[in-house]
This record gives sequence, structure tokens and C-alpha cells, in this order.
Amino acid sequence: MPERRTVRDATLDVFRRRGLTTLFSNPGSTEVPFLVGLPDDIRFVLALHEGSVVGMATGWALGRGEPALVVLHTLAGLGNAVGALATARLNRAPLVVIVGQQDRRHLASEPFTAGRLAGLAGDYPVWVDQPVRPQDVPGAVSRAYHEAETGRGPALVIVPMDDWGAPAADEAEAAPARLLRAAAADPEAVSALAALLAGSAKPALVAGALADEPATWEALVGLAERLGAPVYQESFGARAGFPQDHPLFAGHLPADRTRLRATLEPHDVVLVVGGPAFRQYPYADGPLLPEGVRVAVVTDDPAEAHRSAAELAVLAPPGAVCAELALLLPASAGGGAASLPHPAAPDAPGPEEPLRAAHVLAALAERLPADAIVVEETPSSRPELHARIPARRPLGFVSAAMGGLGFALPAAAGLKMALPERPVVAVVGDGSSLYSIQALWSAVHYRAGVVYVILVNGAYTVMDLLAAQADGGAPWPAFPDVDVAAVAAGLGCPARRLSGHDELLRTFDEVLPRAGERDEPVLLAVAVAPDAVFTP
Ligand SMILES: Cc1ncc(C[n+]2csc(CCOP(=O)(O)OP(=O)(O)O)c2C)c(N)n1
Ligand SMILES: [Mg+2]
Repeated sequence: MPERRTVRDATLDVFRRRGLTTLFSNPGSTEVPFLVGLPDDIRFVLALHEGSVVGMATGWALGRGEPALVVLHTLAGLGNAVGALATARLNRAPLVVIVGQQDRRHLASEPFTAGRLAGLAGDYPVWVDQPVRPQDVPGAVSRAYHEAETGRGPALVIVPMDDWGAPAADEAEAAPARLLRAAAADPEAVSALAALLAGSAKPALVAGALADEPATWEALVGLAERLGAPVYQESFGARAGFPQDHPLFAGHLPADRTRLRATLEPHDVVLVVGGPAFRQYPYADGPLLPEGVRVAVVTDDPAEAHRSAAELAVLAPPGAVCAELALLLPASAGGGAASLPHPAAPDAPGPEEPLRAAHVLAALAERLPADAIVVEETPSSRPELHARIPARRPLGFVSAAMGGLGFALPAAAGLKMALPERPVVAVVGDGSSLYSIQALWSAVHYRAGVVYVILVNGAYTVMDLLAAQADGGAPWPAFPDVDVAAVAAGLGCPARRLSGHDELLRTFDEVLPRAGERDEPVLLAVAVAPDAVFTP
């Protein structure tokens, strides 16, 4: 008699049908019944902390533009992953997350490792399900796939460990085999925006993270050229939505109201594409906008539309809307080229002088291949990175959307695994590198040839600068004794310490031109002096 098909068999088939055949995990006892004897067509990817598990899966999902599969251990595993799950949501990375749970048959008595899991990640997951019967697990996973894609974030299915061996149901799953999302631009929405732009003498465009998609880049370039309008990038965004080497690129918007007003002052209409109006960081008094500036937003994220300070928000696919707008609007001479000042390369340091982040970023900018993916997590040097390193291709810039450190190392590994031909360079502060340092082991083991450039200033420099701005002494110490290269080596990752300018240039010349072909990560720990100013 053939063996009865189990919930596990049926769930594995769901994974196969949905292309969820790479599984990012850190295993525990509650996942053993699912994981032992995993079939060969499902690739298991181990990370040594759940923050890295989810960070790698996030990079993988962003790189492929499809949901990634994650299996987390019960309470402690999910708990460790919460920050990374929040980042996945904010970075709009679709994840199907299976969370292990103790055995249903004694859950009521709270056995060792049982957890109150459903609320643990707060409202950051786009969907959380605890199937009422084991037989509902495969359908819940199918639905999680759609929920993750539509909601663009992690969808969690909590599965007690005894469910996997239970007999599967015969009935079909309650989830569509194929789901198509309408992507056309609504003519009414397009004409409302067109009317606003047609009456503008000095329009400006702002690209947000949701514009980071090849067709939207193309459409936004077309619209900007049609209008002759400068294009700004939203401040502190997770992605770039416009080619930053284009003559109409006008730089990143400032992150405080005072300077935002000054920047937008010359314009009468501002159209934000794929972003909110407006993302801010330090609070400043006064109105958000200069008087008389009319703002419209087009985004396909409802929350972003709902919280925007705009006269008109259009909830629609931004690329399709921009393409239609470019057809509808008359060509205009506009303001012509944006006058974006490009910082000159800094003078080489003198023989006794330390390198500064500017030297490293300028040297990178000169050597990065155009299709490089730059993963940024270098808090005090972020403004300088933006000024010096333009994103030139879609996915050319990736950063944690709300600044949660510990994202860059694993996400870069996941991105490189997803897009092995693209050069992936992570520029990371020394403090930031330590939150998910164990991701280096996974990068080595799974042949993710990321170039990790660590800016070693021996401190949480941005925190020190913020403390100084607050006129207070910082109670946290510096950590000049931390040897990131030694930690990397301890995790099996090739690492070099660099401190001289010639040595830096030589190493970059050696490593960067062929960064796309690497299948081994390398960590370059570059000693730099702490920057003295931070004006985001
Ligand atoms: C998970 C997490 N913990 C703490 C912080 C607060 N934080 C923001 S920047 C920073 C220091 C970063 O130091 P480093 O990476 O060395 O960059 P530097 O400021 O030196 O450029 C800290 C602790 C955070 N953003 N995320
Ligand atoms: Mg630092």
C-alpha cells in the first residue's frame, strides 16, 4: 500500500509550484520533523543568526523580485528575527516565513520551546496565520506566497511540529494557482496629474524607492526629459528610482524641513513618484513646504499615499502612470540640466595623515562597474556616499529602509546569490558590520562573492556627532581595539586591512573591475579617520 501523503509532502509541492526551492534557515528542534530528509531539489541555506537568515532572504527576494522562503525556529528564532522582518517589510521584500512551534498535543501546557508567536513581530508581517488544522498548512503557505507578494513583506505561517507528519487533505488548496495584478494606468488618474503638471512653469520630480524597477526608471527618464524637469531622490530612501548620472538628476532631497523648503522653493509643482511626500529624518520647525508649491504623489503603496502631505495622491503603478504622462504632456524646455555640484576628488592624504571616508568613496566611485549593486550601511558617511557614488542601474543602491543596522552584510550576500553576474559591493561602518557579522560565514559557504568595504573608524561616529550636536558627552565608549578583519578571518572570510592611500587604490584596482565574477567574498577593512560633520 502506498504511504499516505503527509502535510509535509503537500507543503513541499507548494514550495515547488511557487518556485520556493531555496530555503533560508537557522534550525531548531521544532523544525526537525520538517527538515530531516529534505529532498535534494530544495536547497537549504544556513545562516548563523536569524537576523542574517532574514537579511539574506531579503537580499534574495529583492534580487529576484519574487518571494523568498524562510524557516525560523519557534520563540527564540522568531524573536531574533523581528528587526530583520521589520526591515524586510519596510524594504518591501516578499518573504514566506514558516515559523516552527511546539507539538499541538501539549501546547496548552507550554512545553519547553513553546512560544506565543502570533504577535511577536507586531504588525510588521503582512499576514500571520496559525492554521486551525494540520491539513490547512499547505493552503496557508500558498496564500502566504500571494500575501507576501501583494503586501510586499513577510507573511508568516506558524506550524506546530507534529503537523508535518499528519495526513494531507485531498481537497484543493484555497488559493489561486496564478494571481495577476493589474498594472495599467487609470486614464482618470493620469489626466488629473497631467492637469496639474500642464499648468506648471517650474516642475520638479522626486523619485522614491518604489520607482526602482527597470520600466519605471525608463518611464521616469522619459517624463523628466519631456518636462525638462530636475529629478531629486527622496531622502533616506532604501533604493534609487532614477539614474543618478543623468543630466537631470538634481541630488538627494535634504532630510529636514528647513532645507527641504529651500530646495523646493524654485518649483511650483512637485510630483513624487514611488515615494512619500516627504520622508524626513531630524525634526525641524516650520511648514514642510514653501508656500505655493503644489505636490502630487503617485505610488502603489497605499500607506505611502495615505500619509503623504499632497494635494493629490494617486494610488497606481508609478511606471505606467509616468509613461502615460510623458505621452500626454507637451514637450517643454523646462529648466534643462540640473545644476548638481559634483564633489571633486579629495587630495591624497599626506604621508602621516589617515585616510578619510571621502578617499575611499571617491576611489570606489572611479572604479565601480556601472551595473554594481551598492549596499549601504555606513551611517556617518551616507551623505558623502550619495554625493560621490551615483546609482546608475536599477537596484544600483540598496539600504535598510528605516536604518536598522545588521542588514547590509546578509542582504548583500543574498543579492549576490540571486544575481551572481552583478558586482555587489557593501559599504559598511565598522560598528554596523558587527550586528550580523556571522553572515560572512554564509557568504563564504554559499559562494556569494560580495566585496565588503568596511570603514573602520573605531567608533559609532554618527552617534558621537549626534551627541556633540546635543551638547552632551556620549556615555558609550569607542572601540578602536575591535579587529573586524580578524573576526572575518575567524568566520572563514578572506580579509585585508588597508590604511594607506596607494594600498587602497591598488587593492581596489585589483578587486573591483572583476567584482561581478567573484564567487568568494572578500572583506576590506579600511582604517579611516572619523568624519567631523553629519548633515543628512
Ligand atoms: C539595530 C540598530 N541598533 C542601533 C542603531 C543606532 N545606530 C545608528 S548608527 C549607529 C552607529 C553606527 O556606527 P558605524 O557603523 O561604525 O558607523 P559610523 O557612524 O562610524 O559611520 C548606531 C548604533 C541602529 N540604527 N540599528
Ligand atoms: Mg564606525
